[in-house]
Amino acid sequence: MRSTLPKWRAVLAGVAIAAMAATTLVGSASVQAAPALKTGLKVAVIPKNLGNSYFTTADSVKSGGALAALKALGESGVEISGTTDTPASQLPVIQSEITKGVNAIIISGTDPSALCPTLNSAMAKGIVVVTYDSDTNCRDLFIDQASPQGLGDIEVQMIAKEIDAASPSAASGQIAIVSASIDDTNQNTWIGYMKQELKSYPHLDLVKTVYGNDDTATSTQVTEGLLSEYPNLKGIISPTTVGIAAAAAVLDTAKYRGKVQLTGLGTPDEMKKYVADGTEKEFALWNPADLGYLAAYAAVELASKAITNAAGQSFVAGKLGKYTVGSGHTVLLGLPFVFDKANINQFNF
Ligand code: RAM
Repeated sequence: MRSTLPKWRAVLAGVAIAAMAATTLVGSASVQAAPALKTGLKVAVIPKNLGNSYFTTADSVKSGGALAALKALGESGVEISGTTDTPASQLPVIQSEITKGVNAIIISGTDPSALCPTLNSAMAKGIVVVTYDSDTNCRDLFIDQASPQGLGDIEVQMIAKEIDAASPSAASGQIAIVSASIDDTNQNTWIGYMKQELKSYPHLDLVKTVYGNDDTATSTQVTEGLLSEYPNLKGIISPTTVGIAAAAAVLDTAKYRGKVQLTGLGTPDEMKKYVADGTEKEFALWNPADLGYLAAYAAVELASKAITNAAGQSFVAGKLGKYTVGSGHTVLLGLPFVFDKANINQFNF
């Protein structure tokens, strides 16, 4: 897999501006010697759940994700989580990593608040907590994949274009969302921005949001349910790699292909077949491995006390270069990328 996506397509001026603002370098920091990073740190990488290829890419050594960065820095990293996209599944894992005495936890939150008593107890013990992919209300730093508003906006813009290529602003009909879990912070934030963006598309009617819980069987069932409840449905947005792959498989028949449009966030490997056969025209994502890699560097920087989580602190994340902490103790990875028939075969993740 390529380590970084090629020059991001500047689909949204707002996204580009937000990314540039968040990565503005702090001039004076660049002339000071970088403090040494500790080695031998124990770091737990906790995705929403195991078995989702998006997180395997974000986390694994092979793809160049979080565990690759930790290995390169001389730390001891482990990827561990439960099997379902729920706080009940994640909480015992967090607790057991605290008990094992990890120095840092990197976590994609399945809920903004339900994990907080446990994560707060970790921070009270001096354990660094970095969220990546999906935030919580309790952490030292959040590594955000792309501007949340940019992601909400572009998904609505893509479905409008798929429904009415000649005149997207006039796109009309019923649309629905196939999301992950009802409590996931990231999907709920993006859906909030989608609803705002939909105000610019007065003829698109968002009839329902259903939840597939980042489980393929459940995502398939809820997509089938949508299609039978709304026989005139014109489009589905699925802001989850698991949901979009399941929805694409359901729509990949003569009955639906080209009639019910599909877009959202997907991995190129899972979407290649559906883009090739016309079930889907375009969708977006960032580079998951870069997200994990950046989160690992940030966690080690914090655990080494080389940086704090204050706005303006900057650090070099290996091959990805320099990043600066922005407002809200957040670091922004970059811009989303739009995959389509013309470019999808260049990617392998
Ligand atoms: C799924 C997960 C993840 C999200 C991606 C787009 O893999 O829900 O949190 O960021 O989709």
